[in-house]
Order: sequence, then C-alpha cells, then structure tokens
Amino acid sequence: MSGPALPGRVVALSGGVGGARFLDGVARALPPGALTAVVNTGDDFVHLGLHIAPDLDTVMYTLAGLADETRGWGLREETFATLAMVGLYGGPDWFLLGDRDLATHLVRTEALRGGATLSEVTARLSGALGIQTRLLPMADGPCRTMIDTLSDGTLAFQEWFVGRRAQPAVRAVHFEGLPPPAPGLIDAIDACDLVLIGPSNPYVSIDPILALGGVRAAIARKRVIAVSPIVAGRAVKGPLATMIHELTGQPPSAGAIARHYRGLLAALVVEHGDQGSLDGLPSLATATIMHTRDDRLRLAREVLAFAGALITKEPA
Ligand code: FO1
Repeated sequence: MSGPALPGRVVALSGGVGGARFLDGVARALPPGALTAVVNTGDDFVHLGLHIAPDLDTVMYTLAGLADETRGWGLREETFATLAMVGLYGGPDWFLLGDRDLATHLVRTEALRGGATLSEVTARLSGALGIQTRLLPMADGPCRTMIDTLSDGTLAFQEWFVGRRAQPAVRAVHFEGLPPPAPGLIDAIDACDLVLIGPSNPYVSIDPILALGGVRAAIARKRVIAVSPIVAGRAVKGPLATMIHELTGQPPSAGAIARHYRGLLAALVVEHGDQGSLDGLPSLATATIMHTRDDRLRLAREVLAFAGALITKEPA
C-alpha cells in the first residue's frame, strides 16, 4: 500500500545549526533538485576585511557533510593557527575563524569585490562542495539583524551573539537595509508545493527572510509547516528561550512559536508532549531533536509524509 504523495517541490527557510541539520534530512529525503533552501543572511558581517556569511556556511558545510558536529558551525578537524597569529598582533580574535573556513571567506570576498553577487558566489561554492540542493541567500544586498539591548544599546548580531555571548537582555530586534529578495526566490516559492520553516530562531533567523519585500505574502499563499525550535520549554540551542520571554513576556513553549507565525502556518511539528499549548493549530508530534544524521532523515521523512497527507486532505 502506498502512502500520501510526497510534495514535489519544496522551499525551506533556514538559519544556522538546527535549520541546517533539518535541511540535510529534507535534501536526502527528496529527489535531487526538489529542494530550494533559502538561508538567512541577517547574521552576515564584514570582519578582518572579509565577508562572513555564518548561516550560509553552516548550511553549506552541513549539506556537504563537512560540518563540525559538536559545535554545529565551522568545519570539522579545523585548526585556528591564523586566528592565533591575528591575536598575537592584537587583532580581533573574538570570532573564531578556522584556517580552512578562512578559505571560504577569502574566495567569497574576492568574488564579491570582482562584481559577483552573493547568490552567484554561493552557487559556485556549494557546487564546488558537491551540494545538489539549490542554496539561495535570502538577498544579495545587505540586511543586517540588529539587537536592541536593555544594557548595551544597539548591537550588530554577531557582536551581541558571539562578542557578548548573547548576555545583554533583548528589548527588540530590527533589520537594517531591506534589499530585494535574491533573484529566483519569489519564483521558487510561487512554484513550490510546500514551504518548510526549519527549527531556527524565529526572531533572528526566519524573520529577516520574512521581512524582505513580497516574501511573507508569497509564503502566505502556500501550505507552510514549521518545526518548533522549542522543545519542552527549552531552546534546543542558543538564546531563543530567553528571547521569547524578553520579547513577549510569555514562557517559552511550542505555543509561543505557533503564535509568532500566526496566520502563516498550516501546522507545527513539535516534540512529543508539546501539543498542549498550540491553541488548536494542527500539529505533528514526534521526536524532533536531531542527534544523528539518521534522526535528520527520519524527521524529514515524517514531516514530508505529514505534509503530503495535509495536501491530499485539503486541496489549496
Ligand atoms: N558562533 C559562536 O558562538 N562563536 C564563534 O566564534 C563563531 C564563529 C563562527 C565562524 C564561522 C561561522 O560560519 C560561524 C561561526 N559561529 C560562531 C556561528 C555564528 O555565530 C552563527 O551566526 C550563529 O550560530 C547563529 O546562526
């Protein structure tokens, strides 16, 4: 007996580590070419003269099977000799750039200075790493996530997240610069059967993508399923649980994620036991924490089968 048909074309929105791991599962669960990944670039910054795109690189290294699985970002078996020398000179060594990772930033920066767009460089770098998934930065132009803090004024994302270990309490998040979405992004959404939102931080990883002109409206016309980055009241990684409390006054829960994406979602994928707070939003309850590569594939297959059943049941 065959199950519901898998969605044919899928667009998935992603930030760094959690989103990248989910994308890895979805990419392997679908036929080659079926997935377009749209990646947050609000975290990008220029550091030591280089264009650093942390979420794009985390996604690229994860899909290529090269990511450091413990940290979640950067390359595995990395060394930091160049950074040690930067520190010896009194240069900025607070952001950990590995020796091999630096090659990505050097080649990207040189290509951008030569007139290539971020989309073009991303296609070149991901192609060189053998990645078959289409990777789109959310935009070619700069859109910078800025964190308004209670104690330290307004900080650029990496300055807050890495430089101050996400310690200053957050009053608000805003984005500087609203470039057009990357070429092909709206077309990819228009042509897809399903939009997935990975288990990424909604405020700093997904909202920058949704803020770009036309993206939220295009997504709102589609069947959208998100995976909750909150499990049993805690963030799987990073400062999200504290941010939910600081920004909404609510306790962190899958329900807070559902309310954040109100009006967009057909369903939310949550951890077993987390369905209680969803205010009636349809959900799939399963094991959402991805410890292994097999977990990623299993979760992706479950989400796609669930989406297939939703599509079969409720034609758009
Ligand atoms: N995250 C950290 O917490 N500390 C770092 O020193 C750090 C360096 C770094 C270098 C390259 C890269 O691609 C990512 C890096 N990240 C680091 C992760 C980065 O801050 C991401 O933006 C966040 O993980 C949010 O997605």
